[in-house]
Amino acid sequence: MDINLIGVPVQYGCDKDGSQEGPGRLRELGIKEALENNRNTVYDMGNIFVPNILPDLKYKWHKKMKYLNPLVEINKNLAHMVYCSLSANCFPFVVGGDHSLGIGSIAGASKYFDEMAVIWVDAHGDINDLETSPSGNIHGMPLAASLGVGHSSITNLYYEGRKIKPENVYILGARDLDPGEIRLIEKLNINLYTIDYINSNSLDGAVKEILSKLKTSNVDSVHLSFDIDVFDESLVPGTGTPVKDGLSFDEGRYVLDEFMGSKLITSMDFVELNPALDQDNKTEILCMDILRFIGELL
Ligand code: DIR
Ligand code: MN
Ligand code: MN
Ligand code: MN
Repeated sequence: MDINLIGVPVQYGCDKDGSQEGPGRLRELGIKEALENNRNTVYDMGNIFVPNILPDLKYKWHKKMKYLNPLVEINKNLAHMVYCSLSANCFPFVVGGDHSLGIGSIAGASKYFDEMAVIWVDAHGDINDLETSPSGNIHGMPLAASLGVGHSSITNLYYEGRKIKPENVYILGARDLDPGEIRLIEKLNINLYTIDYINSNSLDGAVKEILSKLKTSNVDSVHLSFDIDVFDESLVPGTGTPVKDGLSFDEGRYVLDEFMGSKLITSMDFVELNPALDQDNKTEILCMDILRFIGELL
């Protein structure tokens, strides 16, 4: 497979210094070779341009949504890079940076495909709008924006209108949802597999159900957005918002094995590594193990 590695060294969406170092650090550790696995060809497309914005300016563009205009510009450029990558029959592999980049990768991929599904593997729903967001951090909004909910500058990014239909959205691993996120998930009837659900049923059952729903729906593509905070907090100190009761390493591998192994996935994000917060390189070592595993599945 031909893979386009696309870095997005951004931290404005999480408003926590360090995640902008993610793509550079993973390159130093050999992400290209990991994804290549002596079988694939990885074209490193470099990083999407991220301007330097002083923290004093975070509310310059909107009184609640932090760094709005810079994030719109970054995501528009990312969207076009993802669209061009798919147009060249490549697999866009987008490395963050924080999860605000999901706005751009979904916009770009959904423009290329007619009916795209999204699997959101994350401790969080990232489905806040500017009213429900407790933080004003845009990395908590990409899924809502992709569904057409939120500020028009992010819902109409790259092209007008919503990018994905609610019935094509699958959230897996959530255990920290804000009240407004739960309301929107219920209102739109989004497919939700929380950690509570997984614990009272099974991870295997949840994953198999997602795959069978995908196969019986009319989707022509699936974007997998993987936030490393889906892992238990003990495994990922080097992420901005770790949450307890997450997936084990083997469970994370299982999820990727099933989804990537299904050959349904057509693009992917890998986000929220924050090298500045890491302890004893634990998180970056885990990331590289996971990335080598992904390389075997691509
Ligand atoms: C919280 C935290 N739900 C927010 N979100 C995320 O700020 O919207 N943390 N995505 O990683
Ligand atoms: Mn996230
Ligand atoms: Mn489309
Ligand atoms: Mn998260």
